[in-house]
Amino acid sequence: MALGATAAAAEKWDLPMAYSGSNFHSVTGAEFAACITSGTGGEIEVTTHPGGSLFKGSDIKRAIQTGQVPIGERLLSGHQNENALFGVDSVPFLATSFDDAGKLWTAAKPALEKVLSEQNLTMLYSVPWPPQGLYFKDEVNSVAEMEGIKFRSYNNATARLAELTGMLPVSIEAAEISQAFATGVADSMISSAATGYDRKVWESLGYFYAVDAWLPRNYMLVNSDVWSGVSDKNRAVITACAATAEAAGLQRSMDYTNFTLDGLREGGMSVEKGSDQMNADLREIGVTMTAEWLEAAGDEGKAVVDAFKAMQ
Ligand code: PCA
Repeated sequence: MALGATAAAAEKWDLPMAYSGSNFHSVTGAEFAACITSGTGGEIEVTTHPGGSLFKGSDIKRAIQTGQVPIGERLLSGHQNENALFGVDSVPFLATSFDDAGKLWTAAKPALEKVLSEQNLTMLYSVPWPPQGLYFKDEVNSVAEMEGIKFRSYNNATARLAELTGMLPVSIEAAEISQAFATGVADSMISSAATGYDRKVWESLGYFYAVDAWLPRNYMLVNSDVWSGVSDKNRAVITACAATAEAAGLQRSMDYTNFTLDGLREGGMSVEKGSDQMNADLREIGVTMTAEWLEAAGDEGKAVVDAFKAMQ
């Protein structure tokens, strides 16, 4: 009888992730998976699939929504065309520090949860990437000098930034960027020091400008039908694992910031704040993009930004 009960209860969850296994989000996700497997006594056994090996980043959200997989991790700002609120974490210069990114997250969470629940998704935890800076092959000191450069984008905001700076956006998943830079498909991007470090971009690119434009987030999402089928006991286990993962992921992101900036330097890159001219130019583009986002996100978006500003 005991044997039968065990066999009936065991459920296997595949958990796709877009970023390399060594990336700190993936490490956090692997711990989260192990926490669920052990906490549920093996009743739910979670296996992570990093590096886009099961679904690439852009397909993960739909795979969870449609039940192809029960759970997965995704950068929601890649889906801003579905709902502007998904891009709240990628509005240039709105929240540029871990502290402010945390406040923005607190302000946006209820609205995001509502949109996600309409899409049959339940959010378990969210972790920010380190601040986003600009990578270039050659030295750049102003937006005018960016004209015509091929720019790797990873979400709507990065593609728009390319347009506004006169660069040529090409959408490429993080898992593919080392090759894209090596073959000249792109010569620049905006991303964290962490991603440049993970992908060893110093093999192709020479300059990192730490302009701290925003801190986008990854979100661990579960299919809501699957979630409502989980027992109360196991749901409590998963919720506790998620809280642990959210705290551990944030700590890793903060620790990784300076560690990977040093790593880029050790790889031979120039790592600077960027010229006053370039920073002023970018701020101007930020004003345009903030206005565009507020327009797209309507009253709900404005309410989130107002709530965030009230916390500052
Ligand atoms: N790395 C991810 C998203 C943000 C970041 O820092 C990427 O470049 O795809």
